[in-house]
Amino acid sequence: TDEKVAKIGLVGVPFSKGQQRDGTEKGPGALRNGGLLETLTSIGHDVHDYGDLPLDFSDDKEGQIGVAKNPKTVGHASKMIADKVSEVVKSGRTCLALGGDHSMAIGTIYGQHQVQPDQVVLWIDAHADINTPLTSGSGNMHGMPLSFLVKELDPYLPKIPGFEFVKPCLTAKDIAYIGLRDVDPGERGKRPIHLSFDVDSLDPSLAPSTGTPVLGGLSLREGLYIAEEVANTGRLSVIDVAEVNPSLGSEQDVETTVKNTIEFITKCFGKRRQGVYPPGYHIPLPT
Ligand code: 5AB
Ligand code: MN
Ligand code: MN
Ligand code: MN
Repeated sequence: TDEKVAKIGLVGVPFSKGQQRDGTEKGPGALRNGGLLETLTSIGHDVHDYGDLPLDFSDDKEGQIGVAKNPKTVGHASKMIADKVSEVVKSGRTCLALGGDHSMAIGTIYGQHQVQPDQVVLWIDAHADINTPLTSGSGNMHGMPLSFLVKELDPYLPKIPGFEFVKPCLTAKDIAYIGLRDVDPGERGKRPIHLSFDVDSLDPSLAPSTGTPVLGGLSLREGLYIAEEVANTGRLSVIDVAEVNPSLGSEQDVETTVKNTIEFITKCFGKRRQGVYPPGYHIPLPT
């Protein structure tokens, strides 16, 4: 048989303080209502739902450093996210973290690092999200997560209240922005993959309900191809699903965004174009 049952640990990250629009805190709910758990279960996976993290903080006004907005709130959330993700990864499950704005990745990557320090990060996004609080034009921390994690940027980072616990844990070459196709022999290995998926990587026609859409994005087939290739490695350990905002766009826009996002997630867990056999499936024989 070709079926691969994944043990998935689902964590809701209802958070929006890394940017200024309300709504990404409703991302986990929209994906749950769209049938994500039922779909993953129906293709044979073992899904344990850890529920949503209690991240309903209000904005913090003090402690602004450079132009970074809500640093204490984002720092506090990052710590809670990191602790939960390391618990899930430690339990041996693939962690599916449903955001939430993309500042969530500070916590998900740092949390995975506590258990799997040899992690590599695949960042699928219209944006690089590696502004420091001093290079950012917007001050929105969802455009900064990688700057806190990359060793090469350490000298450029100001001290930020709330981020005392984060130590840089990646080097620049541990990160690939989309397709990895130039790997030296010495870099080859069986390293666990952290897939950080920002829905704005897809074309806005496919994921309209998101806060920073950019024209000319990935087609659905391009996006799903990446998910299928990643699934084929068998090394997926953590997935972030970031920037779904059900408060933006029409009802139809939200439905399209949720449907395509769920399709991407199920491809990451091995749903094939040629179909899958659920575990123990046999083609029925006439008696
Ligand atoms: B997202 C921008 N680079 O820093 C900034 O959606 C956009 O998580 C960041 O990729 C977009 O504000 C953050 C202009
Ligand atoms: Mn992003
Ligand atoms: Mn983006
Ligand atoms: Mn590391």
